[in-house]
Amino acid sequence: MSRLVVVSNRIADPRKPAAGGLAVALGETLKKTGGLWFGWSGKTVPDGMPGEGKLNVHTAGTVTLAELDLAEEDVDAYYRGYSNGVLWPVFHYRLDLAHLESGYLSGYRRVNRLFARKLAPLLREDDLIWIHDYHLIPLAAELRAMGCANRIGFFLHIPLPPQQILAAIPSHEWLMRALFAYDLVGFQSEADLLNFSHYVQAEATAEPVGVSQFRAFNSTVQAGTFPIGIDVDEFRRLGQAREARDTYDTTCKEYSRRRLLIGVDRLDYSKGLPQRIRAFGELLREYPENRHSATLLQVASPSREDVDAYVDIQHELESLCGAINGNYGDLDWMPVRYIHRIIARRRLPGLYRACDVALVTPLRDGMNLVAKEFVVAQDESDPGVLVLSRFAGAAEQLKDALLVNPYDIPGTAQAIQRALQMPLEERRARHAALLENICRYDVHWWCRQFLETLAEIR
Ligand code: GDG
Repeated sequence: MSRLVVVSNRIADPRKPAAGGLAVALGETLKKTGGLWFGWSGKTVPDGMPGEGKLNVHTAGTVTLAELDLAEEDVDAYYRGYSNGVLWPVFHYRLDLAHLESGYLSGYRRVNRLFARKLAPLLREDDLIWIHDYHLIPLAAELRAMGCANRIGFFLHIPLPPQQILAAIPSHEWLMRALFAYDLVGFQSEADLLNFSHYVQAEATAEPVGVSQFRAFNSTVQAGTFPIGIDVDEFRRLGQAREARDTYDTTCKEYSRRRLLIGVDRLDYSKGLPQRIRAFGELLREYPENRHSATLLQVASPSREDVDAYVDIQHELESLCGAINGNYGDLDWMPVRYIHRIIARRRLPGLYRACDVALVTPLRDGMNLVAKEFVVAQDESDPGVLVLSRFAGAAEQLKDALLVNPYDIPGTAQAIQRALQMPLEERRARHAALLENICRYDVHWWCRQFLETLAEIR
């Protein structure tokens, strides 16, 4: 078995309890193969020169973590600027929020080159390299330019938009050409793969060679879908631990005789939070039996607060929640409980379990793991209902959820009402079907599937 090298923007230490399923799954695989995880440390070098970085390598058992400190100017251009100010909005179909005219591209290229320069000396000949996400699209091309002949795979955690949207990025051709330096490119959903295929056909005057092999820019690449899952066993264990049980008990007690709806998201404009709050308001307006009862618990954890668009959405949300609470709230009932803070991961399963309905209604999402976590946390004999956006990658797998169009506010309100009124038998049947899918395609399946495919490519 080759050694695995994982590269991602940030490293999540797989030994820390806060690590999510992805970090745990990758950590386990790294442990097995004796691996290396390389990424930005999240720190900056005081007075660091652009394009230069300080590498810290520490080994724990069979796993080596290599963390790179970056110059402030590089973080600005590569991370805040190009990755989160251009690629994130465009890949989530939001041209209106993209800073396309900016000069961030050179910083993005500079940091990818720096990653390659620092990583290359750590590589061994038969290492299998797995690069993650939109921050590092050109990394394989940079490594190839330095003579790296290893097998390299790439996984995009966020959606790939249609060609007409991608083409708004001035350097889209360069970006897409960079994908052809990989041996395998993985997407979350069939919709993303289809967009890739259309792009290749439309822009690169190229012919798909086989079912999943694409030829363009004088090279070929294999591409496929590898929907990411959660670590079901780990999340179940978390659900049985004391903190989750306590959270469940106190939440149930506090909201007894009330119907509880939950949303858990990073505060990001892709998650459809304003539309969700409006749909909840519409529910109270259209179906008055929910007044004094239905309560929406919205956890919106702080995210990228140094990017303008994130400050704007925060203000919009505060005002929307305030308006609903002002219009409908009463001395003994507050319709929306909006929490702009990170809730400890250990409490999440208890919180999910105490809720009747989950609202997972992103305008666009690569996958969405909250949908899967909610289902796994439910009591099988009396499960809650998942209301899921058709625009989340997860909707391709979780067809037994109540699928909604989050832009359609009355339609979403209607689906929420249906969820609140769903008979036990239907809830159980839907939950069982969802759970089966989530267990079968868990994060370990995802990891294995991607790496086996990558290893088998000739
Ligand atoms: C990207 C893609 C894709 C959220 N708030 C709190 C908290 N969370 C945890 C959730 C979940 C995770 O963060 C969020 O995962 P998502 O999948 O929903 O979304 P992104 O962060 O946007 O992730 C996405 C994913 O990559 C994986 O490929 O599914 O489409 O956008 O685990 O529980 N956790 C804690 N407190 C919070 O307040 N502890």
